[in-house]
Amino acid sequence: MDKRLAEIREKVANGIRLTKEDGLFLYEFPDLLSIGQIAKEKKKQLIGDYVFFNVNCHINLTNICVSKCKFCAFGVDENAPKPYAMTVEQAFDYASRAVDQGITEFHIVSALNPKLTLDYYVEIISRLKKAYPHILIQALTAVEIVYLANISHLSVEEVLCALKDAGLDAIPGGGAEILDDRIRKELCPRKASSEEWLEVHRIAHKLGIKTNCTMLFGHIENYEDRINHLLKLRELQDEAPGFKAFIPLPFLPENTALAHLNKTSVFDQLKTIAISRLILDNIEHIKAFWVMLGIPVAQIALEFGADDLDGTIIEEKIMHAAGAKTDKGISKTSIIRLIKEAGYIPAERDTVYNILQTY
Ligand code: V47
Repeated sequence: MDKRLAEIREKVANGIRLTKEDGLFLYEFPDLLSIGQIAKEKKKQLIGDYVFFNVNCHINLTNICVSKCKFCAFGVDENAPKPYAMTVEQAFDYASRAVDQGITEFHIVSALNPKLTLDYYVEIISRLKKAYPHILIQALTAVEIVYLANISHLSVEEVLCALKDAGLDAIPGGGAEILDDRIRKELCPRKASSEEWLEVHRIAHKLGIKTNCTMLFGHIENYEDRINHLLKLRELQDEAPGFKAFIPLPFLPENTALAHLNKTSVFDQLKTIAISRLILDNIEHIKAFWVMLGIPVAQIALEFGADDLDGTIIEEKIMHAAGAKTDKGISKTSIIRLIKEAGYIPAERDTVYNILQTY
């Protein structure tokens, strides 16, 4: 094995934190399988033989969005051909239809719609919680929370407390993109800054709300931007722990303002999963989000340090607007089979990683 890589392996085995330079070395180093092996060892050290999944339902309350992020094909203008915004009643009915499928989570990510106020979200969350107290609600990305705070003239903490009182259990990891304001200015200038995104998660963690974090990669950023992003997440987790899982999201260019860019390679996707596992030594779970990676790559990612395939979803919309080729949902039986086939123990979890059942 290459001497520098052997040093990194030694550090990982002894629980010594990797540096920015280690991360950059790994990105430049071509031996993907050896990097994957080290990440797999780290995953085994942390999680053993389990691979997690959950039975959930994605709900996107509206696609009307003032943010107009260049990477997004989901958000549209109010005057575009197919804008929608569910009423509270419609949202409740949509969510209720999924309950019979044994879901344990409502995953709610929407858009920056100026007509939807904090009261609207509070009402949906409290109605769902009242009707289905056993189902956890993971809702509103940090970017949506900053937007709601701004249009309601409230602080982020006030918004989070109102949502928590209504029944919010956790916050999804979206909106992080790349936590660098130079890149955000180019990609998504109208939404929360890097520090604002981090601050929402910092406050949520202090209020006892668990959250996830993501990284959108494979657009205009470089390796150093990616490593800096991972280091910012690691630093926040040291300071105010509360991240449960990290989800690397490979950029899908179709129907976006960046449609001229190539899709990231499978090589880059697997390497990013492995490097995330190695750098984020204080975040327990790394998700291979099957919708984005496609099922074959998501299954292989389990050999590169990922320990979670995400959920059954039912009807995914954001990634499919941008050309995701997978089905919009997957059955629980299929997820269990994929995990078993890869040699792991399927562990059905709830939103915050309590194990509900193993198979
Ligand atoms: O922030 C949007 C991404 C995110 C594209 O917490 C795109 O478990 C790739 O929050 N290509 C929202 N990515 C989704 C989100 C999420 C997804 C899965 C799991 C979790 C979790 C949260 O979707 C956005 C953005 O980074 N996104 N458009 C695109 N064209």
